[in-house]
Amino acid sequence: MPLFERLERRIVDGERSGLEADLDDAMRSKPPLEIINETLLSGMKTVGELFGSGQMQLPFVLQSAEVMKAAVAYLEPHMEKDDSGGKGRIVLATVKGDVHDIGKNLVDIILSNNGYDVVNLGIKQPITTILDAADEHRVDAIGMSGLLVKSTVIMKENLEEMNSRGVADRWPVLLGGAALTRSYVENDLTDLYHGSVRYARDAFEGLRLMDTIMA
Ligand code: B1M
Repeated sequence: MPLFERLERRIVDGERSGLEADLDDAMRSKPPLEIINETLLSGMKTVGELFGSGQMQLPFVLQSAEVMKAAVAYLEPHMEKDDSGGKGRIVLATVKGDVHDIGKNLVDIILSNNGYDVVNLGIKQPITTILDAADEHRVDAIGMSGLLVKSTVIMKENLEEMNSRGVADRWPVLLGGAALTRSYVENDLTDLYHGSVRYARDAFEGLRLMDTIMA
């Protein structure tokens, strides 16, 4: 099987052994981010489709996710970096009740590699923890990720909580994750939040939005 097809297959099958050797080979012809975007994410998309249609069971989804995480961790040190930091600071979290963190961690990598300081709180974070961290670390923005449909409701509640605490003017909010759509954020959330709230389709849009916030 050709190399890139095999790599994509590894994600779908959750096949870890020999992963690093394949990634080394892949990096001879493509930069790490291209391998992630074109090959590995395509594998995760297939996993989502198989799971969604009942053709894959949860433990296998978990295995695929672990191979995906291992692949990203292996590629990360080989990515181009602007290590200067200091472009701005953001707190990132997967919202309450949601364990999905692959996308959020990609956002962390892209922002960190492009000069931002990222305070990554992890998964299942209630808004109180997010706001405490935003305060403590004096961040310039808050980023929330969520993949479950119920996470879109949590995000709405989080924004309402921020309004009621009167902190909306302090922190622009970036929202991302597969359960969200641009129209949901732009039609249902922007009017509701008294500060700025923006939707990022992927990690690169997250970076562009941070650049706009910090301009
Ligand atoms: Co879950 N899961 N899962 N899952 N899982 C989904 C989300 C689902 C769509 C699968 C499906 O049915 N087709 C479905 C949700 C359905 C719904 O809500 N209507 C689902 C379900 C149902 C569940 C459970 C409830 C299953 C169960 O227990 N019965 C359970 C939930 C547990 C919980 O959260 N409480 C569950 C569990 C899991 C695993 C643990 C097995 C595993 C997660 C492992 C992990 O993350 N550490 C998992 C996985 C892997 C998936 C799928 C297959 C893949 C997700 C992924 O990593 N994609 C997913 C299917 C899908 O999304 N279509 C699915 C790759 C990742 C890079 O994409 O995170 O979208 P994503 O990030 C993108 C952009 O969205 C954006 O940038 C990234 C790309 O550059 N982005 C941001 C994301 N966050 C951002 C933040 C930003 C900016 C951009 O700024 C702040």
